[in-house]
Amino acid sequence: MCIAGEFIYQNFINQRIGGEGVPMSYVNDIIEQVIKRNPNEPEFHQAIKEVLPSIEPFIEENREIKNIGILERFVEPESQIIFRVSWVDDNGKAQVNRGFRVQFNSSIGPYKGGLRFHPTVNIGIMKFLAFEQILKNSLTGLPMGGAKGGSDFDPKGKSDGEVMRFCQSFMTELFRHIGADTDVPAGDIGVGGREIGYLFGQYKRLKNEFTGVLTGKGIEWGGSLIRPEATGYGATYFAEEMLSTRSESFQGKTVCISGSGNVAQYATEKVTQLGGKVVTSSDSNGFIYDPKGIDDEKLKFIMDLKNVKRGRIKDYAEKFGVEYFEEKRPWIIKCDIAMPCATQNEINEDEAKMLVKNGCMAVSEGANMPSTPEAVEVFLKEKILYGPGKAANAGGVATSGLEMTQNSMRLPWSREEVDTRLHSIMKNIHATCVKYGSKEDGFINYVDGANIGGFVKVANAMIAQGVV
Ligand code: NDP
Ligand code: 2IT
Repeated sequence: MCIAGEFIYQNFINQRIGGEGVPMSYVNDIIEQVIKRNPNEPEFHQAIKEVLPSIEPFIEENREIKNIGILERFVEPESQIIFRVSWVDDNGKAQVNRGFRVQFNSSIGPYKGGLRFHPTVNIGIMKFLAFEQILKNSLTGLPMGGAKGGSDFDPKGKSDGEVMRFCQSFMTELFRHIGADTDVPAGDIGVGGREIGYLFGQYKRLKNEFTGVLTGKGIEWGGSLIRPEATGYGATYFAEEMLSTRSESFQGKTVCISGSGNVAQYATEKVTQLGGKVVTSSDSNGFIYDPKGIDDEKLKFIMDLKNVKRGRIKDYAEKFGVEYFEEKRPWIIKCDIAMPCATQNEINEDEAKMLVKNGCMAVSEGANMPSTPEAVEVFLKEKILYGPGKAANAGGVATSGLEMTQNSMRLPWSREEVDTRLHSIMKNIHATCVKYGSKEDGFINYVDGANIGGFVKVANAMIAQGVV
């Protein structure tokens, strides 16, 4: 039953390079089982359907992998926790939300992944995000398993006191399932520095322990410099690497960015530093188009608007006298590079075609699964540079990994040290994608590259650890 990892890897690569057709049946069976066993979870099905065909040759080539059920186990979370979160609002009324933690795969390290607070959160969304996280974390080269959690709680319009009481109630159940060596949550949509603070405070109170149980902590109490910037910076570094394969750079390029939260803000900052011009910013109500570019001053306004006042992006249009497109997404604006940094399925087929038609040469995904399968098909068919989220946005969790390292050492690193490590991790992830995703004609399929590059290590660890 024990198969040497290198042997499997070599066969696998031979097959990829040979490019021979392989029977689809086993993978199709697994996809069908996933759909049957997890009904009404379209985002989870979408993620599975995107990943499994990429890794199929690895599976087909190695019968024993089938015998030990690698794929069956790979698509089934190790544990799914769903719990009630009761809290009292400012009017003294009891409110009830649902809390989740999906601990998907721990073969290469403790579970790791963010928490999302958004009204659309459900178990299917949690599973898709946790599944993607397994491969993303593997790509970082750091020892982290895959997980995701969150709640259908909507922080919009809530007071700080309400957010605090919600977080305390959420952690009062979650604390028994996590730990610095078990499962280390962090932020995602709707969970930033404020929420991590309240969650950490409650964990510490319940456990009487000050440990690195969460990442994204404040800098005075165990956080890492550059963690807030890391996802946006990382997605920009990844785009820079992709551009360099075609002797291009950000210098003088027009860039469309969606979202105006954590990832979008720091992607805007880094793109501008590298000589690009970011012309859009958005939220769930619409987007602004600033043809002169969102410079550092204007970005400061967005940061204050979103992080402090918690207002709407429409205010930017009023403040700077630019156009606002209600209920629209930025992809109708002509650009050289697109960076979706808001949410899943925010670029559809028509929008992908529009981007390509307008001359877009690269898409680097700051968000998780922001392009629909049809949109991805357009990007691959047109052979533009397309960096899927699990590779392009891995800088966030990678820097969370660096925060864990600093917590274990009880020694903080400087800004430069963390940024240098982040930059080098993003370059390594790009190199991994090139290694596993290069085709005979020289085209780099980053979807295959990221899926295969992430999977090989996890599969080898699962083989080594037996059927558990
Ligand atoms: P934030 O909560 O800071 O910002 C989210 C932004 O996206 C807001 O502008 C929000 O608008 C917009 N948005 C959210 N949901 C929707 C929606 N359904 N339709 C349109 N716009 C929407 O989250 P982050 O910046 O942290 O996360 C953005 C993306 O990046 C997510 O996909 C996340 O999973 C991914 N990601 C985040 C990482 C991190 O470290 N934070 C790491 C890797 C990936 P509004 O204010 O109106 O809700
Ligand atoms: O999707 C993601 O990678 C994140 N939200 C960050 C996870 C983390 O543990 O830092």
